[in-house]
Amino acid sequence: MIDLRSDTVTQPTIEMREAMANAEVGDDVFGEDSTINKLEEQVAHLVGKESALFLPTGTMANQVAILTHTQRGDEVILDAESHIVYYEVGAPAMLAGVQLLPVQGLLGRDAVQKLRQAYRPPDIHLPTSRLLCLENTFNRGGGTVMTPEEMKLVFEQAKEFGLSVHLDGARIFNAAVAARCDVKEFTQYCDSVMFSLSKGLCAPVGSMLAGNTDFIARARKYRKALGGGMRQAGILAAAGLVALKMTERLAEDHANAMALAEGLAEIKGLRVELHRVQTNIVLADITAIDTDAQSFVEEMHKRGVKCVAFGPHLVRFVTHKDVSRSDINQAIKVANIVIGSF
Ligand code: TLP
Repeated sequence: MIDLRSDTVTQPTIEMREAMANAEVGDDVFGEDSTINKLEEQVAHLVGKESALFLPTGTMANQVAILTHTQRGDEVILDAESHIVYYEVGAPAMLAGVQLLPVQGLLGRDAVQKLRQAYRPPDIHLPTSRLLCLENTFNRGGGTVMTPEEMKLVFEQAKEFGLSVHLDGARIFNAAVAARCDVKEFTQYCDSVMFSLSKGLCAPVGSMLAGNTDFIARARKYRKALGGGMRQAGILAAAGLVALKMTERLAEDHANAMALAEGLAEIKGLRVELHRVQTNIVLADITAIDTDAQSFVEEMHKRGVKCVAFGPHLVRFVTHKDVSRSDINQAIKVANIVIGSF
């Protein structure tokens, strides 16, 4: 089976399994897990923040960030297609009691303009605009990269409005590899950043949240409140330390994604916006075919390729360590056969 559903499906490497087996551990709630402490220190340094926190998932990291930045009733400005709006189960309302202001196209070209329109000036009737959440790379955008220059402009505008800025950087290393720059080029333009160890970096579990010392101290309490105080979790952090050394390999996933995109774009009936294929995600629009995305996905699956429906007529493919170039060629062949069958 060729699994292109997500980069979350990767198997941990042998080096990770060995590191996990040999990890030195302690009770992390007492701050005594030396492997977690090492991971948190390395990550803080890597992303240019004072402090970092290890969490089980990206969703928990985003929610802890929102809890830490906001008060109940505050408003959070973010793209209408962002992961926090779309895939986090309504958690900001459930947990932090905040109101989301989903803005169509916020993560596009006119980010600053859109932010200006969304911001609420102080007024007794209005919710308080408190937090801007960015997402880089932008998952539902097709893995697109917001450049450091674009982030700088929107960050500066947010600061003028007195907003905090959280970056959902689940795939921020994909952005850095695609832009051929240090990850700090991006993370300098946010107050807090979350990134995943468990996506293209192949760790079995784990996400990191980084920010200043006070922010992370408060975030640590929210993590505990959500049940994320994990005791001897150095066994997981050990894989995370190996994952941090795997950022450069993401270039291979990007090249495979482009090869897949080009192959799919040649199939009559499939539309792929090649300029949006900037990292490891490929979105294919099947509107021209007489079927829906779910049926297309099922037919692909029957023939050995897994992908996901991303909208009524939109299909997502994600490349990662466990798919090779020959798998990509096979996936293109299968898509050709499936399209021919409708
Ligand atoms: N994304 C998953 C699904 O939830 C859609 C995927 O397969 O792409 N931020 C972004 C931008 C993400 O893409 C994801 C996961 C998360 C946050 C949440 O991370 P986890 O799955 O660790 O909670």
